Amino acid sequence: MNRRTTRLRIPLAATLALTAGLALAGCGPEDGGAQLEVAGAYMPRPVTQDMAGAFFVVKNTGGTADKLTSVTSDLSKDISIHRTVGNKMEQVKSLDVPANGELRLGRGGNHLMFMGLKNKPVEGDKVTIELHFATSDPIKVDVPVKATDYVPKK
Ligand SMILES: [Cu+2]
Repeated sequence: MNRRTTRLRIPLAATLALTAGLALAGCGPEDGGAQLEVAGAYMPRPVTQDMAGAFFVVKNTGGTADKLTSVTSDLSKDISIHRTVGNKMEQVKSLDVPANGELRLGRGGNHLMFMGLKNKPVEGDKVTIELHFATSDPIKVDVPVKATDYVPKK
């Protein structure tokens, strides 16, 4: 595992080319850790300032599972992670992001719940949130605010 030392001897251009090649081939990091990317985020325009929800997909192209453990945002100090069981929702400490898979949040399923909003976002706004994981670095996401009844196209 002398990669760092080896890298220093390779000219910068060669390093960049190598990195690009790896990305195209879809290879994960050398340590086989989780490789996370967030897609399809949206927040339905909240009807009141009391509460908002948000949805997105966390894709993991790495060979190791991770967990979404918490979410922070300027919009609210009280953001919790919920899942839906039957027609009831319940708060959970974390949601699994499977290896080579995805964690899906969506209407009627897993979701984020924001309580006591500092302001009431309107359609077209972007709400910045930061996702925290058990092992991966946090990911910042600009979540677009959509119509209250918005449903993403499949
Ligand atoms: Cu909920």
